[in-house]
Amino acid sequence: MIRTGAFVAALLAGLSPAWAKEVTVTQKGQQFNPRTLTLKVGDEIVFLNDDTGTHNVFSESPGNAFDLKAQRPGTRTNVTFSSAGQVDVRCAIHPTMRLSVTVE
Ligand SMILES: [Cu+2]
Repeated sequence: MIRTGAFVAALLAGLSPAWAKEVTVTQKGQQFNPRTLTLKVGDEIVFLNDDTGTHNVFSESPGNAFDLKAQRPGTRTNVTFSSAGQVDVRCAIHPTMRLSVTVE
């Protein structure tokens, strides 16, 4: 109960709980790397645009929808996955870019 309360408080404060995992996914050569990933609820992905052009990473999956908008080369952006489920991540600029995230 205390742990749950701390978790909610951390989420409300926009902070990562101490036990949350942070995984880097790069965008290079117009591909995500890795392309599949399994996380726990509360974990974060750091999306790093390691490419020469702009990407626009987004997901419309229920519970984990987000849109990073135009992300310039060299930029990193964190996304927290707060609901269990399957998350399909795409790039609005390059339709062939696909990342599949399982949140447990
Ligand atoms: Cu892209």
